[in-house]
Amino acid sequence: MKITIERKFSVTLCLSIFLLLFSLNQPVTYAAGYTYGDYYNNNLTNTTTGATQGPSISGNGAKIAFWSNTVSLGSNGTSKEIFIWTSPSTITKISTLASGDVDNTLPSINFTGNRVAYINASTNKSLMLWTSGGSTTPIATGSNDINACKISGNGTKVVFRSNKDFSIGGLDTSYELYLWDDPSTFTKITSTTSTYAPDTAFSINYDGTLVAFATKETTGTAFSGKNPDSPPNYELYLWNKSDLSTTQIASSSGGIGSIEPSVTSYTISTTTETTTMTKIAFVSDRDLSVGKNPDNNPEIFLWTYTGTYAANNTNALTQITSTSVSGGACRNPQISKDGKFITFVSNINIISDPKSLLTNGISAIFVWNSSGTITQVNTLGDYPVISSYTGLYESDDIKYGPRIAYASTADGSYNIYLATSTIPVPATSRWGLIILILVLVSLAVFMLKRRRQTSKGEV
Ligand SMILES: [Ca+2]
Ligand SMILES: [Ca+2]
Repeated sequence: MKITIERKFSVTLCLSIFLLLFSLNQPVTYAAGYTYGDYYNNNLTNTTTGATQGPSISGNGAKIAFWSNTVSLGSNGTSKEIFIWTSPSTITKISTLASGDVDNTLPSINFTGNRVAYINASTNKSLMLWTSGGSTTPIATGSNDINACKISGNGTKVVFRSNKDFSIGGLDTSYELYLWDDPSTFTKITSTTSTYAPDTAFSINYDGTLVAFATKETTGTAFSGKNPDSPPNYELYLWNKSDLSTTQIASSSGGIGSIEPSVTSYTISTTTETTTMTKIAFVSDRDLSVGKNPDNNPEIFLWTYTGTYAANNTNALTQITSTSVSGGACRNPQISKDGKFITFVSNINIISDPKSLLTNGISAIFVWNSSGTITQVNTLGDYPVISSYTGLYESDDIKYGPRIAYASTADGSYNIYLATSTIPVPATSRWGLIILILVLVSLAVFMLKRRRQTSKGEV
């Protein structure tokens, strides 16, 4: 009798394990017409006039800030206002032009999507901060100009480019980078001359402790001796808030140099140690390490710092794209917070062999993953921005992969699009639950019968 019950339980358990393995081995399914690695591209704004551009996506991919001058969204048809798209389909205007204002523009959204920094343009320009459910306040204002800004992932810091003074020096007609630290601390990041002001394409990491930027500057404490070629090209630097140091990332001579950095840092923990990884995706038209870009077209590079590489160590450099097509370029890389994905724009058909220019001079968006695979996201797009890798659930059963926001004229006028990868949830979650219930029920039945046997004195 005792053997029979245990056998029943064993048979049920074996059957459950078999079903579990069977379900794990089932092919996953995709939407009609799509296969693994494809991207869904959805027009989020659907405007037919004006311009709707400048997307910035939150870390979980659920919110996108952008600017638009289009009447159908709530602008006046001329001036730009800031909007937020919230998944799945809500669009909210978050800025309001006052009398005398020209535009609200260049939004940058934080990781959770509850803060947006943007620039209010009037006679003067102000750096604005919008907080969800709270107020919209100018955090830097006055005479002169502010013409680029990026908010940290955690929303507590904003790096911006300005020729204002802020009472900390710098009003020398040269644009400099500044860091605003919540609630009201300003730190000057660069000291350059008007000829070699930092480029507008800079980047800040999640907690706002690192700022990556490009400049041609050759003088001063941070840059002296680091850019000896004449005329100087763009060199790439990483500013560290903790010790106010400025580290050169790559060194080169001639051409454009190294530009458009996108920085991230994150920790990797094992049972014995925690390592901080810092990664910068960037563009260079130089042969940064012998043999890597001899034809000197703009390529995407990745710099990886784990605390063991010295500045300018070419061992820290990985070349992400390797192309040699006349007139071909890879530009505007954006790295995800976890460093697993890099998006970029190219006018080359990167994934074909042999490579060639895309037809009609268009630029497409591509995504590189840390396994080295490059996938084409669309056939016409500008300035993609990438979410992180957070496993956001959606009704279309998509779990993994980055979400990429971009502006495109694919449907006529400029609109905001969202590309979502087709890597789906394997069909194991439902089966897993059924099997778990099966195991628990059989275990309960087994225990109950054992108890009855025990009470009857059979054991
Ligand atoms: Ca140089
Ligand atoms: Ca090349």
